[in-house]
Amino acid sequence: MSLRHTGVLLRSQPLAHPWLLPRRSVHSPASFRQVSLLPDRKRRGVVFPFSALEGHLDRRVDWEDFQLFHPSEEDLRRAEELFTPSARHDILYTSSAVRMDHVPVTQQPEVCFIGRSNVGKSSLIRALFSLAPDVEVRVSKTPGHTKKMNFFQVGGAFTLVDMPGYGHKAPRDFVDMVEPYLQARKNLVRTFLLVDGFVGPQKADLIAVEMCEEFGLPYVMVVTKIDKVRPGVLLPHLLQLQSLIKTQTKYCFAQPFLVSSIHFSGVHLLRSFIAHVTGNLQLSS
Ligand SMILES: Nc1nc2c(ncn2[C@@H]2O[C@H](COP(=O)(O)OP(=O)(O)OP(=O)(O)O)[C@@H](O)[C@H]2O)c(=O)[nH]1
Ligand SMILES: [Mg+2]
Repeated sequence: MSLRHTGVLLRSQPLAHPWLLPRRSVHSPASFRQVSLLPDRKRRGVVFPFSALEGHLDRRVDWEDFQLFHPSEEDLRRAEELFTPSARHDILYTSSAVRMDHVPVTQQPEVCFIGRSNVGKSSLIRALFSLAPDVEVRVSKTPGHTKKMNFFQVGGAFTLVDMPGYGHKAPRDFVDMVEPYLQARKNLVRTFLLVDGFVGPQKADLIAVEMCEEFGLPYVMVVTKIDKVRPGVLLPHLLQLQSLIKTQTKYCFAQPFLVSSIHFSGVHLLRSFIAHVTGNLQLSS
Protein backbone atom coordinates (compact mmCIF):
# COMPACT_ATOMS: atom_id res chain seq x y z
CA MET A 1 0.00 0.00 0.00
CA SER A 2 1.36 3.43 -0.88
CA LEU A 3 1.79 6.34 1.48
CA ARG A 4 -1.10 7.98 -0.27
CA HIS A 5 -3.40 5.37 1.25
CA THR A 6 -2.07 5.57 4.77
CA GLY A 7 -3.82 8.86 5.37
CA VAL A 8 -0.47 10.62 5.40
CA LEU A 9 1.44 12.08 2.52
CA LEU A 10 5.02 13.03 3.16
CA ARG A 11 5.95 15.79 0.77
CA SER A 12 9.68 15.22 1.17
CA GLN A 13 9.28 11.81 -0.57
CA PRO A 14 10.17 12.01 -4.29
CA LEU A 15 7.08 12.96 -6.27
CA ALA A 16 6.50 12.39 -9.95
CA HIS A 17 5.59 16.04 -10.61
CA PRO A 18 6.32 18.03 -7.46
CA TRP A 19 5.90 21.34 -9.34
CA LEU A 20 2.21 20.52 -9.79
CA LEU A 21 1.56 20.60 -6.05
CA PRO A 22 1.17 24.04 -4.51
CA ARG A 23 3.25 24.27 -1.33
CA ARG A 24 0.95 24.69 1.66
CA SER A 25 1.62 28.07 3.16
CA VAL A 26 1.79 28.58 6.91
CA HIS A 27 -1.60 29.93 7.93
CA SER A 28 -1.02 33.03 10.05
CA PRO A 29 -3.06 32.25 13.21
CA ALA A 30 -1.04 29.04 13.33
CA SER A 31 1.83 31.08 14.67
CA PHE A 32 1.80 32.59 18.13
CA ARG A 33 3.85 35.52 16.81
CA GLN A 34 0.95 36.42 14.49
CA VAL A 35 -1.69 35.82 17.17
CA SER A 36 0.16 38.06 19.58
CA LEU A 37 -0.42 40.95 17.14
CA LEU A 38 -4.21 40.63 17.55
CA PRO A 39 -6.17 43.00 19.81
CA ASP A 40 -6.09 41.87 23.43
CA ARG A 41 -9.56 40.26 23.67
CA LYS A 42 -9.25 38.46 20.38
CA ARG A 43 -5.79 37.18 21.26
CA ARG A 44 -7.01 35.82 24.59
CA GLY A 45 -9.93 34.14 22.84
CA VAL A 46 -7.60 32.32 20.43
CA VAL A 47 -4.95 31.37 22.96
CA PHE A 48 -7.25 30.64 25.92
CA PRO A 49 -10.59 29.80 24.25
CA PHE A 50 -12.30 29.32 27.59
CA SER A 51 -11.88 33.05 28.23
CA ALA A 52 -14.23 33.77 25.31
CA LEU A 53 -17.02 32.07 27.29
CA GLU A 54 -16.54 34.20 30.38
CA GLY A 55 -19.50 36.48 29.68
CA HIS A 56 -21.79 33.42 29.51
CA LEU A 57 -20.63 31.65 32.67
CA ASP A 58 -22.97 30.96 35.52
CA ARG A 59 -21.27 32.47 38.58
CA ARG A 60 -22.57 29.64 40.78
CA VAL A 61 -20.50 27.09 38.86
CA ASP A 62 -16.87 26.63 39.76
CA TRP A 63 -15.07 26.89 36.41
CA GLU A 64 -11.60 27.11 37.94
CA ASP A 65 -10.58 23.69 36.59
CA PHE A 66 -10.92 24.99 33.07
CA GLN A 67 -8.03 27.38 33.59
CA LEU A 68 -5.56 25.24 35.54
CA PHE A 69 -2.91 25.05 32.86
CA HIS A 70 -2.07 28.66 32.11
CA PRO A 71 1.36 29.11 30.52
CA SER A 72 2.92 32.55 30.10
CA GLU A 73 3.48 34.15 26.69
CA GLU A 74 7.13 33.18 26.98
CA ASP A 75 6.12 29.52 27.59
CA LEU A 76 3.80 29.63 24.56
CA ARG A 77 6.64 31.00 22.43
CA ARG A 78 9.08 28.35 23.61
CA ALA A 79 6.56 25.58 22.95
CA GLU A 80 6.02 26.92 19.46
CA GLU A 81 9.74 26.55 18.72
CA LEU A 82 9.34 22.83 19.36
CA PHE A 83 6.64 22.66 16.68
CA THR A 84 8.72 24.63 14.18
CA PRO A 85 11.12 22.62 12.00
CA SER A 86 14.71 23.69 11.42
CA ALA A 87 17.90 22.16 10.03
CA ARG A 88 18.60 20.61 13.44
CA HIS A 89 15.01 19.85 14.38
CA ASP A 90 13.12 17.75 11.85
CA ILE A 91 9.38 17.26 12.13
CA LEU A 92 8.26 14.37 10.02
CA TYR A 93 5.84 11.55 9.48
CA THR A 94 7.82 8.38 10.18
CA SER A 95 5.59 5.34 9.69
CA SER A 96 2.20 3.72 10.00
CA ALA A 97 1.31 0.54 11.82
CA VAL A 98 -1.66 -1.77 12.10
CA ARG A 99 -0.12 -4.07 14.68
CA MET A 100 2.06 -3.68 17.73
CA ASP A 101 4.98 -5.51 16.11
CA HIS A 102 4.99 -2.79 13.41
CA VAL A 103 5.13 0.23 15.69
CA PRO A 104 8.42 2.15 15.63
CA VAL A 105 10.82 1.41 18.44
CA THR A 106 11.66 4.62 20.27
CA GLN A 107 12.55 5.75 23.78
CA GLN A 108 11.14 9.22 23.18
CA PRO A 109 8.09 10.30 25.15
CA GLU A 110 4.97 9.77 23.08
CA VAL A 111 1.48 11.28 23.01
CA CYS A 112 -1.50 9.89 21.11
CA PHE A 113 -4.89 11.15 19.99
CA ILE A 114 -7.98 8.98 20.28
CA GLY A 115 -11.69 9.66 19.85
CA ARG A 116 -14.76 8.83 17.81
CA SER A 117 -14.40 8.74 14.03
CA ASN A 118 -14.84 12.22 12.61
CA VAL A 119 -14.29 13.99 15.95
CA GLY A 120 -11.35 15.89 14.45
CA LYS A 121 -8.19 14.00 15.52
CA SER A 122 -6.32 14.31 12.23
CA SER A 123 -7.49 17.93 11.81
CA LEU A 124 -6.13 18.83 15.23
CA ILE A 125 -2.80 17.13 14.49
CA ARG A 126 -2.65 19.00 11.21
CA ALA A 127 -3.24 22.27 13.08
CA LEU A 128 -0.57 21.41 15.66
CA PHE A 129 1.89 20.75 12.81
CA SER A 130 0.80 23.70 10.70
CA LEU A 131 4.18 25.39 11.18
CA ALA A 132 5.78 22.37 9.49
CA PRO A 133 4.23 22.63 6.03
CA ASP A 134 6.08 19.54 4.77
CA VAL A 135 4.09 17.33 7.13
CA GLU A 136 0.77 16.57 5.49
CA VAL A 137 -1.97 14.99 7.61
CA ARG A 138 -5.00 13.82 5.71
CA VAL A 139 -8.47 14.67 7.03
CA SER A 140 -11.85 13.76 5.62
CA LYS A 141 -15.57 14.36 6.05
CA THR A 142 -16.05 10.60 5.82
CA PRO A 143 -15.88 8.84 9.19
CA GLY A 144 -13.33 6.04 9.43
CA HIS A 145 -10.78 7.84 7.28
CA THR A 146 -7.65 7.16 9.33
CA LYS A 147 -7.10 3.42 9.06
CA LYS A 148 -3.69 3.02 10.66
CA MET A 149 -1.74 4.34 13.61
CA ASN A 150 0.33 7.12 12.06
CA PHE A 151 3.55 8.12 13.81
CA PHE A 152 5.14 11.57 13.64
CA GLN A 153 8.50 12.49 15.06
CA VAL A 154 9.21 15.89 16.50
CA GLY A 155 12.99 16.14 16.44
CA GLY A 156 14.58 14.30 19.34
CA ALA A 157 11.83 15.64 21.61
CA PHE A 158 8.79 13.35 21.31
CA THR A 159 6.58 11.36 18.97
CA LEU A 160 2.90 11.90 18.30
CA VAL A 161 0.40 9.31 17.07
CA ASP A 162 -2.81 9.80 15.09
CA MET A 163 -5.20 6.90 15.62
CA PRO A 164 -8.14 5.36 13.79
CA GLY A 165 -11.39 6.44 15.42
CA TYR A 166 -13.86 4.34 17.36
CA GLY A 167 -17.58 4.17 16.71
CA HIS A 168 -18.99 4.34 13.22
CA LYS A 169 -17.33 1.89 10.79
CA ALA A 170 -14.16 1.50 12.79
CA PRO A 171 -14.72 -0.66 15.85
CA ARG A 172 -12.38 -3.44 14.68
CA ASP A 173 -9.52 -1.07 13.89
CA PHE A 174 -9.82 0.36 17.34
CA VAL A 175 -10.04 -2.94 19.21
CA ASP A 176 -7.32 -4.62 17.16
CA MET A 177 -4.82 -1.77 17.01
CA VAL A 178 -5.49 0.98 19.46
CA GLU A 179 -6.35 -0.96 22.59
CA PRO A 180 -3.21 -3.16 22.45
CA TYR A 181 -1.15 -0.02 21.77
CA LEU A 182 -2.64 1.83 24.76
CA GLN A 183 -2.04 -1.14 27.02
CA ALA A 184 1.50 -1.95 25.93
CA ARG A 185 3.20 1.26 24.85
CA LYS A 186 5.77 1.96 27.54
CA ASN A 187 6.83 5.44 26.39
CA LEU A 188 3.24 6.76 26.12
CA VAL A 189 3.14 9.75 28.49
CA ARG A 190 -0.31 11.18 27.69
CA THR A 191 -3.40 10.20 25.76
CA PHE A 192 -5.63 12.94 24.36
CA LEU A 193 -9.26 11.85 24.24
CA LEU A 194 -11.20 14.05 21.84
CA VAL A 195 -14.90 14.79 22.36
CA ASP A 196 -17.02 16.67 19.82
CA GLY A 197 -18.07 20.02 21.33
CA PHE A 198 -21.12 20.18 19.10
CA VAL A 199 -22.72 16.91 20.23
CA GLY A 200 -21.08 16.59 23.67
CA PRO A 201 -19.96 13.31 25.25
CA GLN A 202 -21.57 10.26 23.63
CA LYS A 203 -21.93 6.68 24.80
CA ALA A 204 -18.82 5.66 22.83
CA ASP A 205 -16.85 8.40 24.62
CA LEU A 206 -17.95 7.06 27.99
CA ILE A 207 -16.70 3.61 26.96
CA ALA A 208 -13.35 5.19 25.98
CA VAL A 209 -13.19 6.89 29.39
CA GLU A 210 -13.82 3.53 31.09
CA MET A 211 -11.06 1.99 28.99
CA CYS A 212 -8.54 4.70 29.90
CA GLU A 213 -9.46 4.25 33.56
CA GLU A 214 -9.17 0.47 33.35
CA PHE A 215 -5.71 0.76 31.72
CA GLY A 216 -4.67 3.43 34.26
CA LEU A 217 -3.59 5.83 31.50
CA PRO A 218 -2.90 9.48 32.23
CA TYR A 219 -5.24 11.21 29.80
CA VAL A 220 -6.77 14.57 28.92
CA MET A 221 -10.10 15.49 27.33
CA VAL A 222 -10.04 17.79 24.32
CA VAL A 223 -13.28 19.40 23.18
CA THR A 224 -13.22 19.86 19.38
CA LYS A 225 -14.98 22.00 16.76
CA ILE A 226 -15.78 24.83 19.17
CA ASP A 227 -16.11 27.22 16.21
CA LYS A 228 -19.33 25.37 15.30
CA VAL A 229 -20.96 25.63 18.71
CA ARG A 230 -22.86 28.46 20.37
CA PRO A 231 -21.91 29.08 24.02
CA GLY A 232 -25.45 28.06 25.04
CA VAL A 233 -24.78 24.59 23.64
CA LEU A 234 -21.10 24.32 24.47
CA LEU A 235 -21.37 25.23 28.15
CA PRO A 236 -23.82 22.42 29.09
CA HIS A 237 -21.49 19.99 27.31
CA LEU A 238 -18.56 21.34 29.31
CA LEU A 239 -20.54 20.98 32.53
CA GLN A 240 -21.31 17.39 31.61
CA LEU A 241 -17.62 16.71 31.03
CA GLN A 242 -16.61 18.46 34.23
CA SER A 243 -19.01 16.30 36.21
CA LEU A 244 -17.85 13.15 34.41
CA ILE A 245 -14.19 13.92 35.15
CA LYS A 246 -14.93 14.75 38.80
CA THR A 247 -17.14 11.79 39.58
CA GLN A 248 -15.96 8.98 37.34
CA THR A 249 -12.26 9.40 36.66
CA LYS A 250 -9.02 8.98 38.53
CA TYR A 251 -6.50 9.39 35.71
CA CYS A 252 -8.03 12.24 33.71
CA PHE A 253 -6.54 15.74 33.98
CA ALA A 254 -9.17 18.04 35.53
CA GLN A 255 -9.01 20.61 32.74
CA PRO A 256 -10.63 19.84 29.40
CA PHE A 257 -8.93 21.69 26.53
CA LEU A 258 -11.10 23.52 23.99
CA VAL A 259 -9.97 23.65 20.35
CA SER A 260 -10.98 24.73 16.88
CA SER A 261 -8.62 23.35 14.26
CA ILE A 262 -10.09 25.79 11.75
CA HIS A 263 -9.54 28.98 13.77
CA PHE A 264 -6.50 27.64 15.65
CA SER A 265 -8.24 28.41 18.95
CA GLY A 266 -6.62 26.45 21.76
CA VAL A 267 -3.94 25.04 19.44
CA HIS A 268 -1.12 27.15 20.93
CA LEU A 269 -2.19 26.19 24.44
CA LEU A 270 -2.24 22.52 23.48
CA ARG A 271 1.23 22.79 21.94
CA SER A 272 2.46 24.11 25.29
CA PHE A 273 0.71 21.34 27.20
CA ILE A 274 2.24 18.68 24.94
CA ALA A 275 5.67 20.30 25.29
CA HIS A 276 5.17 20.30 29.06
CA VAL A 277 3.96 16.70 29.50
CA THR A 278 6.72 15.34 27.25
CA GLY A 279 9.31 17.03 29.47
CA ASN A 280 10.30 19.65 26.91
CA LEU A 281 8.90 22.74 28.61
CA GLN A 282 9.32 23.80 32.21
CA LEU A 283 6.72 26.46 32.91
CA SER A 284 8.22 29.82 33.78
CA SER A 285 5.44 30.65 36.25
N1 LIG B 1 -15.91 23.24 12.00
C1 LIG B 1 -14.92 22.42 12.29
N2 LIG B 1 -14.80 21.25 11.63
C2 LIG B 1 -13.77 20.44 11.96
C3 LIG B 1 -12.85 20.75 12.98
N3 LIG B 1 -11.99 19.71 13.10
C4 LIG B 1 -12.35 18.81 12.18
N4 LIG B 1 -13.42 19.23 11.49
C5 LIG B 1 -14.09 18.52 10.38
O1 LIG B 1 -14.50 17.24 10.85
C6 LIG B 1 -14.35 16.24 9.83
C7 LIG B 1 -13.51 15.08 10.36
O2 LIG B 1 -12.21 15.53 10.64
P1 LIG B 1 -10.98 14.52 10.82
O3 LIG B 1 -9.88 15.33 11.39
O4 LIG B 1 -10.69 13.76 9.58
O5 LIG B 1 -11.57 13.52 11.91
P2 LIG B 1 -10.89 12.22 12.54
O6 LIG B 1 -11.23 12.21 13.99
O7 LIG B 1 -9.44 12.16 12.20
O8 LIG B 1 -11.69 11.06 11.81
P3 LIG B 1 -11.25 9.52 11.53
O9 LIG B 1 -9.90 9.54 10.90
O10 LIG B 1 -12.32 9.05 10.62
O11 LIG B 1 -11.28 8.81 12.84
C8 LIG B 1 -13.70 16.98 8.64
O12 LIG B 1 -14.72 17.32 7.75
C9 LIG B 1 -13.09 18.22 9.27
O13 LIG B 1 -12.98 19.31 8.38
C10 LIG B 1 -12.99 22.01 13.67
O14 LIG B 1 -12.24 22.38 14.58
N5 LIG B 1 -14.04 22.78 13.29
MG1 LIG C 1 -8.31 10.78 11.19
